[in-house]
Amino acid sequence: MATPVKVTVTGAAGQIGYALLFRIASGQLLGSNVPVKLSLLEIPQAVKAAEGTAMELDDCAFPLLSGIEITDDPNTAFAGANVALLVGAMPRKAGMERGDLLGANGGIFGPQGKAINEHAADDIKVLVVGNPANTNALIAQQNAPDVPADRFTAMTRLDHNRALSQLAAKLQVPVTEIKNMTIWGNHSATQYPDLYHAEVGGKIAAEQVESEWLRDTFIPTVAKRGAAIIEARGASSAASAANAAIDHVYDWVNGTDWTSAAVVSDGSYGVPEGLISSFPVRAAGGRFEIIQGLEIDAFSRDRIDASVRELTEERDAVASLGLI
Ligand code: NAX
Repeated sequence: MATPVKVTVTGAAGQIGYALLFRIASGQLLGSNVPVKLSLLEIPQAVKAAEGTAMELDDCAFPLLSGIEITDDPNTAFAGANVALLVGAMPRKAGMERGDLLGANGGIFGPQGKAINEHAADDIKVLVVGNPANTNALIAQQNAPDVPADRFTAMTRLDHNRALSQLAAKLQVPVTEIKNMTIWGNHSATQYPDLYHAEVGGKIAAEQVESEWLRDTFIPTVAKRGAAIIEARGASSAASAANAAIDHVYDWVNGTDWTSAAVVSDGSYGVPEGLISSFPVRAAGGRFEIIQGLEIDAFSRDRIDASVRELTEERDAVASLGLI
């Protein structure tokens, strides 16, 4: 059997972790012929719950799962890691200001970035899911100066998948007929799901829907879907978030022509260099590359700028807290 790939999952005892781990162990993250070794990182109070999940993983007798390690020490969890899914984060509590939230998460993602820098494998790929995902990814990346910056990404694939599903329902087409969907900016309510480059049946999607629907229904429905799920389910998205994390890493490793991912900006499309912002990307040879040369109309420009402005403010806030 090939050498197993070490996949580290933080927040492993949480609800996304519960939906994610079984899919990784079954081969859906990396491919059905790639053995994996799981490392579960939790805070001390949740290690026992992670042990329970590990017992269930054992009980699945997954042929590709070569071992499970459970720890509350980031240095152990990231030692030799090839893929890291940073899911555990500090949730916003009632009355918490944005600065408090960013500061609390800096206390998690700074040390995790350092541990990745010192202990991860040379080919480490990092996906940050825990919110605020883009800025948490920036904190981890800035604390890992020896790791190439493009190995740090944040997840907007759930937003991308939500956009596909909303558009497919509107036009009554299978999701497979939609090409070139893009989420721009921050994984937050300011994100911009773009129908001016998406195509359905070879024609631009924005030309096949009413502009009022695009502006007043589609964009807010995609951007606020997380809140709608909480309202309906009494808990935040978990299985769909896990599914999106699987899609993100699978495509990163195995290649894709077009998807959305938050990656370190090289200045493309006027997004300041260094911000971790969502772009249209392709993947080849284990690397994401921002798709270049798209024309951006005035409506899209305003939306992208608003979301990027929010990311810039978040970056300035964590910089002033000394987190990056
Ligand atoms: P849960 O509260 O169920 O689980 C989080 C887990 O993380 C807990 O078990 C907790 O003990 C653990 N944890 C906290 N601090 C940790 C640390 N320092 N090291 C290791 N583990 C730690 O949350 P869940 O529903 O699983 O969501 C996890 C994160 O994903 C949240 O931040 C959430 O906001 C975010 N999401 C991001 C999405 C995205 O599209 N980027 C969508 C879904 C989700 O809302």
